[in-house]
Amino acid sequence: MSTTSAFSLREQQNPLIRQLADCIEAVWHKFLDLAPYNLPAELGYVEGKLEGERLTIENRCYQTPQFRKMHMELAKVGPVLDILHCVIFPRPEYDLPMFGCDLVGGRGQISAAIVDLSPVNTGYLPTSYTNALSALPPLAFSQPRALPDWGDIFSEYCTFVRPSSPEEEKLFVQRVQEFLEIHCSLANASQPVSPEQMEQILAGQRNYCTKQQKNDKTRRVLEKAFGTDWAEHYMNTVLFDLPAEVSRS
Ligand code: BLA
Repeated sequence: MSTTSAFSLREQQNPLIRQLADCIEAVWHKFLDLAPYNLPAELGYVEGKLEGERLTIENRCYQTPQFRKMHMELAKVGPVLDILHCVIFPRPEYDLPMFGCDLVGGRGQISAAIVDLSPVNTGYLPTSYTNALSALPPLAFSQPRALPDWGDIFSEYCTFVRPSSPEEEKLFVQRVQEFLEIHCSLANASQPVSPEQMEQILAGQRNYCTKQQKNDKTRRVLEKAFGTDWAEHYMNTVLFDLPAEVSRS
C-alpha cells in the first residue's frame, strides 16, 4: 500500500462517475464554507490487489459547521469495476439527514446508482426536507432496483436504479444535484437541537452506519483486496464511522 495526496483516479473513471464527482464537489464549493477533514494518512490513498487487478482507492474529505464529515471516495479495480461512494455525516447537534450516494459500474455500464437523504431522527425526515423533496418532479427509470434487507434506513425519496440510457444517466446526476442543493441550503439554515434530541439523532446515525456495514457487496470487494481485518477497519473508520460520544456541558 502507498500514500499520496494526489486525486488522479477521476480521469480514469467511467464518465458518469467522473461527471457526478465533479457535480458533487461543485455544489459543495458553491453552497458551503469547506474546511479540510483529515483522514488517517495511511487511509487517504490505498492500493491492493483484487483477483489479479489493482484496486485503487482515493478519498477526499471536508467538514463544515453543520457537517462533521463530508466524504467522497473513488475506487477502481483495474478495468472491471469503478465506484463512487459519498456520504455526508451531519454533526449530531443538528437535525439533518444523512446524504448517501453510491455509483457502481464496470466495463462501460453502471449497474447500481443510488442516492438518498436518509432520516436519523426517530425515522422521520424534518418537515423542511419532506416539503422540498416532495416538490421535486417524480422520475420514472426503466430499471428500478430493489433494496437489500438492510435498506430500511433509506427514505421514501431514495432513488435506486440501473441507469439504462444517457438520458437516464443525466436524470440521475440532476437528482443528486437537487438533493445536495436542498441539503446544503437547509443545513446552512439549521440551528442546534436540545441534548435529548441529540441523543436520538446519534442513535439514528449509529443505526445508519450499522446497517450500511451490513452491505456484503462492499465488504467482499474490500476483503478480497485487503483482507478481512483491514476491510472491517476501513468500513468502521472511513466508510461508516460512528460519531464519538458527545460530552454534555
Ligand atoms: C452495491 N456496492 C454495491 C455493489 C458493489 C459495491 C460492488 C454491487 C453492485 C451491484 O449490485 O450492481 C461496492 N461500494 C462498493 C465499494 C465501496 C462502495 C467497494 O461504496 C467503497 C469502497 N453503498 C454506499 C452508500 C450507499 C450504498 C453510501 O456506500 C447508499 C447511500 C448503497 N451499494 C448500495 C446498495 C447496493 C450497493 C443499496 C446494492 C446492494 C445489494 O443489492 O445487495
